[in-house]
Amino acid sequence: MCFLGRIVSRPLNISLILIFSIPNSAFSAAQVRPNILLIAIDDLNDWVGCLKGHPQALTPNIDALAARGTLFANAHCQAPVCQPSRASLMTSLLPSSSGIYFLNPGIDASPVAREQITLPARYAREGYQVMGAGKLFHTTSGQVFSQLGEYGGGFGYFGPQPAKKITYQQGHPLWDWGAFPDETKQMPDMQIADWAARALSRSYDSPFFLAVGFFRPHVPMLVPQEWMDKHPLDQIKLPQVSADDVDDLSPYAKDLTTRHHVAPTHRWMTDHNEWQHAVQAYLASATFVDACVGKVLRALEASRYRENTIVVLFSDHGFHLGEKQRWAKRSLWEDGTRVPLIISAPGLPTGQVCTQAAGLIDIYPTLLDLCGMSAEKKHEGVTLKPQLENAQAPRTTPVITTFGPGNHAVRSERWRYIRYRDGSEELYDHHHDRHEWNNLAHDPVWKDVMQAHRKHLPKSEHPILGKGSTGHQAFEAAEMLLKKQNTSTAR
Ligand SMILES: [Ca+2]
Ligand SMILES: [Ca+2]
Repeated sequence: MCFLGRIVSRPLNISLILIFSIPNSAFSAAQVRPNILLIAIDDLNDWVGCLKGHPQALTPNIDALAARGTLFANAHCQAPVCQPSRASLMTSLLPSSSGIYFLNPGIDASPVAREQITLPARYAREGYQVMGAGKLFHTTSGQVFSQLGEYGGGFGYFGPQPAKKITYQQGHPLWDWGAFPDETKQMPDMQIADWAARALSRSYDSPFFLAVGFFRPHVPMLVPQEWMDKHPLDQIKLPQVSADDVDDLSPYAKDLTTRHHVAPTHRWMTDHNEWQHAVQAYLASATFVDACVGKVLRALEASRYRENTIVVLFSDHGFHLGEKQRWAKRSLWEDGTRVPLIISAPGLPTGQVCTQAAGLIDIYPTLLDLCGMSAEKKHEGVTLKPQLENAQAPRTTPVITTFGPGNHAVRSERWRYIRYRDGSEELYDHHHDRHEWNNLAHDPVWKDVMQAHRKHLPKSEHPILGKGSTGHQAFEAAEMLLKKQNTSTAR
C-alpha cells in the first residue's frame, strides 16, 4: 500500500510548484492544448474484435475506442520485437537508421537515436505534466518517466508465476500459459490501470502526457481462471494455416524465423496437444488486457479531461500462434508486424477505418501535428493527421519493418514485399491472400509491383548494435547457415 501514499501526496506538491511558477498568460494558453493518453500493449497481434484477426477475439473496450476514433486496420511495427519497436516509436527513427534492431541496446547506446528527443521528453519540454506506469520503453520506463515527471511503477511487471510452471516445463522462464493467479486484482496490469484511473481523477495545472503500458498478452500467458472461462477450451478455433505454407520460402527466411528462438517449436505444440490451450491462453490474455484498457477509458470518460484528450492505443508488434509453423514474434510476415493502432482525437471524425498502411513510427509526428507543435526534422515517420481527418486521404509511402540489416518488409495498402539479406524475396497480395500463403515473387506478372516496393527499401543501414539477445542469436544463426550454403555452392 505504500505506493498509494506516494501517489496521493505527489500531485499536491507538483500543482503547488506550477501555481507559483507559471505566469497567468501561459497558464491559460496551456489549458487549451490537448492532453495525451498513450496506451501501449505488449505483444498483442490482430486478435482484436475490430481487426478481425481471430473470430473469437473478445475485446469490447478496444472496439469501443475504435468506434470513437480512427482504426488503422493496416498498421505495422518497425521491428517485430519489443525494444527496437519501442525505440523506433519513441524517436520516430527506423531500426536501420538507429542500429537498434534487437532486444538490446537501449536508445542511449545508439549515437543516432540518442541525438533525438524522445516522445515523452518532447512533451515535458513543451510544459506538459509527464506521467507513466508499466512497460513503455523496453526496460528504462521508470528511469525516463521519473526524470521527466512521474513513474507510477511496474507493479510486478510480467506478474506472479507459480513455483512450478503450469505447461511448458523447459525453456525460457517466461514461456508458460494457463490459469494463474487466483484473482484479477493480483495482476500488475490491473494495478497499472487502477493507477492510471487515479491519475485521471486528479487535477492538473498544465496539460498532461499520460502513458500506460500493459504487459499482457506477452508471455507468460497466465491469467486468472475467470478470463480463461470466457474462451472455453473445447470451443477454441485454431488459426487458419496451410500445411505447405513454408514450401515457397527461402531456406534463409525459414532459418531466420525458427533458429535459436526461445518460443516452443510448432512441432512441440502439436506433439504435446498444447496448440489449442496456448490459443485459449492468448485470447484470454487479450480479453483481460482489454478489461484493463476499459478501466482506463472509463476513468477518462468520467473525468474533466474527456473532451480534450487525444487517445492513442497501440501494440508493439504481432505474434504467431502456429502460422507459418512457428510461434511468437521476430518475423517479417503479417502475423509478426500487424498491430492494433487506434487514434481518437477531439474534433476529428469517429468510427473511421483506414486501410492504408500506417506505422508505429508515425505516432510521434502525428501527435506533434495534432497538438500544433513544430515537427522534429529527423523524424522518419509521417503525420497521420490527413487520414484522421479523412480515412481515404492518400498516403504516398509504404511502411517498413526490419529484422536485422538486409531483412525488410515493405507494406503498402494492398501488398507485402519482403527482401532478405540472401537476396530472396516474397510478395503477398492482401486483396486475395490475407494469410500470406502464396508467395508471388516469382510470378513475372507482378514485376512492376515488386519494383515499386523495392525502391522503398532503406538506402543505408546502421551496423547492428548490442549483442546476445534472442534476435541477435537468431540473426547470427541464420547468417552462419547462409555462409555455409554459399561456401558449398561456390565449391
Ligand atoms: Ca512486445
Ligand atoms: Ca506460402
